[in-house]
Amino acid sequence: MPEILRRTLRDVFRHMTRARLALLPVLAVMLLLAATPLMAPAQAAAQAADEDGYALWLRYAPLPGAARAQLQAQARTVVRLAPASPTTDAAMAELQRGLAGMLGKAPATGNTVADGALVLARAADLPDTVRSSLALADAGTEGYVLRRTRLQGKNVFLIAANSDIGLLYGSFAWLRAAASGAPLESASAPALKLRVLNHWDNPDRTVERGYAGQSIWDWWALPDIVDARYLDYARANASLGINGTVLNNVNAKAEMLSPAFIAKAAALAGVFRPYGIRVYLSVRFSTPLELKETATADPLDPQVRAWWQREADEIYRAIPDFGGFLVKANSEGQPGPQDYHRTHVDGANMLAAALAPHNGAVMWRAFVYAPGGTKTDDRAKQAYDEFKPFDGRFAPNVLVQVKNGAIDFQPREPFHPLFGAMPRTPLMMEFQITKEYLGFSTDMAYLGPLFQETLAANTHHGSPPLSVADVLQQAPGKLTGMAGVANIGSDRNWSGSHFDQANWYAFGRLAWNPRGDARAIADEWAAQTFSRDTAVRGAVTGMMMVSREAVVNYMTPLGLHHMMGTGHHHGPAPWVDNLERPDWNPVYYHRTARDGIGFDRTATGSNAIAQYAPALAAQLADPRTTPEQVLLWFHHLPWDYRMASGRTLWQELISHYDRGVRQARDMQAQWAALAPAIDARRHAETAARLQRQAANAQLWRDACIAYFQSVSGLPLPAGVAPPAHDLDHYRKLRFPYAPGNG
Ligand code: GCW
Repeated sequence: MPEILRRTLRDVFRHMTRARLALLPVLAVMLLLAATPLMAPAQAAAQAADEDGYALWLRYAPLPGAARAQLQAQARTVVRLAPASPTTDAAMAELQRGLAGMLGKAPATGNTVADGALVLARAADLPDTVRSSLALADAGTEGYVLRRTRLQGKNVFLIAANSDIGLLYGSFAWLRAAASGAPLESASAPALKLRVLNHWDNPDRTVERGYAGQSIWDWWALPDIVDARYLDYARANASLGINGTVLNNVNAKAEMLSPAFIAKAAALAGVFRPYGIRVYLSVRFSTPLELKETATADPLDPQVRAWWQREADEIYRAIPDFGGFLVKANSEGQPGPQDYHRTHVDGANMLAAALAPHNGAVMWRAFVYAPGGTKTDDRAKQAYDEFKPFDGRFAPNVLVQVKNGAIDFQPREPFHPLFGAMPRTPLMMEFQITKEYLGFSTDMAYLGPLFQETLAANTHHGSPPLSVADVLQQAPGKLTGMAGVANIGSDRNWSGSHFDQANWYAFGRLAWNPRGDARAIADEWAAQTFSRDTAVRGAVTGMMMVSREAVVNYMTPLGLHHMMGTGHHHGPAPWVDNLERPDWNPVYYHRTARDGIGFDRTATGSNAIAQYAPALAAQLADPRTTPEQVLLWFHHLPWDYRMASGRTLWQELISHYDRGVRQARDMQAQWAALAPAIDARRHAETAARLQRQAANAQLWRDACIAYFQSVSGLPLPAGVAPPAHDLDHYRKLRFPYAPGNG
C-alpha cells in the first residue's frame, strides 16, 4: 500500500463524524478493490488465505524468495547431537514444523553433521574447542546460544545450551528470528526464574475476567480426554519461555485439591512437562476446614499443618514436578490467616513448610484490602501497610506477589510502593494480561508499554537506584518471578481478539527479559503474526504503540482511576457513590468536587506518597514535580490549575478525552488502510472491534465529561463538542450480560 494512499485514508477518517463511520465496511471494500492491483504477489497470496488466528505467532508463513534461499542454506538438515528426550523431541518437531512452513518443505533430520546442518547440541555433546568458544556458562540452566560455527570440519548453525529446555527455547528463538527477519545469531538467558501465567479459571469453565470464551481447561472431560489444544498451549508458552501455569482462579474452590482435580491437573502437567512448564494451583486457605477434614484452618494448628503436609505429599505423588501454590488470602472476602488472628507470614510459611521438601514455592499475593474499607484512609496504602513490616520473615520458598500498581490493574497506575521497600523478601510481579479495565477483548490496547513503564520505573531505593525490574531480579534467595493473569480461553483465536494475542506475547517476552523494549516486541510479534513487510509491520506496530495511551485518554487520563461500571467493570460510571464499601465507589478515587478533582495522597491527604522512597516522595509531594500522567492520582487540584501546556486542568482534562476519541478513530483508519496486506478474515474481525472501540471511546468521553461538568459547573471550553446526551442517559445505561464476571 503506497504511503500516499495510507495518509489520505487516515485523513479521511480523522475528519469523519461518528455517523459516517458506519460507512466503514463499504469504504474498506472500495479500498480493497482499488488497491488490489498494487499488491505484490506474496501479499495477494497472504490475503487469499483466510486465517482464524489459531496459529498465534507460530504461523511460520512462507518466506519471500530471497529470505527463503538464505534460510535454506542454514538448515539443509536438522541434526540432533543431544540425546533424544521428550524435550529435544519437541524441539526437533518444532524446527521441522517451522521450516516446513517457511521453506515449503521440511528438511531431513538425522545425527550426522554435514555442511549447512542446523545442529542441536548440549554443552556435553560438543568438543571442548567449540564449547569454550560459545560462553555457554552465561546461558545458565535455561538459556541458549545460537551461533554459526565449524563442527567436525563442517560449517553448521548451532543451537547450543546446557540443558534440554535450553535447546527447546533456543529452537523457538531461532525460528522467531527466521520468521521475523532478525539476525539468527544470538545468545540469551532468562532474567527471572518463575515466568508464570495465572489463569482465573473456575471448575465450571467460567473465567473470572475472561473475555475469550470459556476456560480452555475442559475440567469435565479431563483427565481421560486430553484436548490436543493443550499441546499447542504448551508450544505457545514455551516459545516465549513461560515456564509455569497456575491452572485455576485465585478465588479458589476447596474442591481444587480433591483427588479428582489433582488427577486432572496431573494430566495437564503430563502434556506440559516436555515444554518445561510446571503446573501450580491456587488454593483456598480454608480448604481442610471446608472439606471437613479439620476443625479449623488456623495455620498454627498442628492438625491443619499436618493436613497440608499430607496434601502436598499427595499432590507430588501425582505431579512430581508440581510448582506450588498461589494464594489470595484475606482479600475481597477470601479466607486467610487473619481469620484466626494470625498473620500473612504465619499463613504463607505454613504452606511453604508443606511444599519445601518437594522444592515447591508459595506465591502469596499482596493484593489485600480490608472489608469495609475501614483499616486505612486509603485503599492504595493497605498492601504496603500490611506487608512491609514482615520484610525478611517469610520462608525462603515464599514469594510475595505484588500487582503492578497499588489499586487494581487500572489503565495507568504508578508502580506499587512495595517494590524496593522489602529488600529481604523476594517480590514477584503480577501483571494483568486480560484487559479487565482496558476494554476487555473488544478494545485494542497493547500492554507492552504498560508493562515496560512499570518495569523501567525508578524506585529510588538502593544505590545506585533500582528500577522495578532490578528489584524483581535482585530478590534475595533463589526465587525470582513474574506472573501474568492470562487472557486465554476457548475462543479459536485464544485471546478473544487477534491483537490481544500480542499481550500474551509481550508478557512472555518481558518475563524472560524485563528490560525488553515494548516497541521491538510489538514489531517482532507483528512480523510473525501478520507480515514481514516493513511497511505493514511498521503500521501495525504504530497502532499498537498508541493503543494503550488512547485507552488511558478516553477512560482515565491524568492519573484518574477506578471509574468503571460496578461489578462487570465495563463502561464509565464515575458517578457511582452508593456501594457498601467506600473504596468500591468511583467517587472515592476521583473526588470530583466543585473546587477541583483528584485524590490528595500527599501529607495533607492520605500521605500514601510516604510509602515511596524519600527522594520520590519529595517529588510527588509537589504537583509541579509530579508527572502529569499521574497528577490526579496524587493530588487534588483546582479546576483552574495551570498545566505545563498553559491550559487549565479543566481544559486539559477534556482535551485528553478528545484525544482518546481521535486516537481510537485513527486506529480504525490505519487498520482500514492495511486491508490489502492482511487476510480478509483477520482484517474484518479486527475492523469490527476497532469500530466498536471508537464508539466505546466516545461513550467514555461523553459520559465522563457530562459527569465532571455536572459537578464542576464549568462551561465547556470553546470549540469542544458537548456530550451527545445528558448525564441521566449515561447513568441509566446497563450492561447486564457483560462478560467476565465468572
Ligand atoms: O479487582 C479484582 C478483580 C477480581 C479479582 C481481584 C484479584 C480474582 O475485579 O475479579 O479476583 O482483582 O486480583 O484478586
